[in-house]
Amino acid sequence: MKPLALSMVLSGLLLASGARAADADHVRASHAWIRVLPGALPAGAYVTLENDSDRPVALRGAGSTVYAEVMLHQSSRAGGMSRMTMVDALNVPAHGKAELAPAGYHLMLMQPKVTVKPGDTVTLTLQFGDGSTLTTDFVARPANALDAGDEHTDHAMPAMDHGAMPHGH
Ligand SMILES: [Cu+2]
Repeated sequence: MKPLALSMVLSGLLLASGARAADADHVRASHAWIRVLPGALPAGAYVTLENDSDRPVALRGAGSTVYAEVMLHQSSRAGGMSRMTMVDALNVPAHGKAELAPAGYHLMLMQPKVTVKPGDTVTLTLQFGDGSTLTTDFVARPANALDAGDEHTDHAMPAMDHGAMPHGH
């Protein structure tokens, strides 16, 4: 956690809402990564969220000092076409988890103010429906990455047609 950056974000939220924002200490984030695409294409951000509390929480979006616009999206496939829709919130059940992953939910990062390269770290402030926030470091990975690359998992997908998906997430 970067106290300076967080306090800046919090003061922004305070100004915007008049409500008091708090750290979401009941939510844990892991496997946080970003798939960066060449040029000005938007990047997809993925993370696993675990909710330790007795009540559900809803991810509403995220803020970033690097990307001017962040939106919560869901990818789906229909008739061989990949499409994305904007969603208001992603529910994380009580004592459960939710995954943002390629071909599913993602945070879409648009309009970078600096060039983000694989290996860079980008801090996003995840925003929840109860007003709490969670500042998380996301590692930037190349366009052909399928996961955070921080574990040897058995769910590695076979080489799918990701290369044919123009928006890459
Ligand atoms: Cu998207």
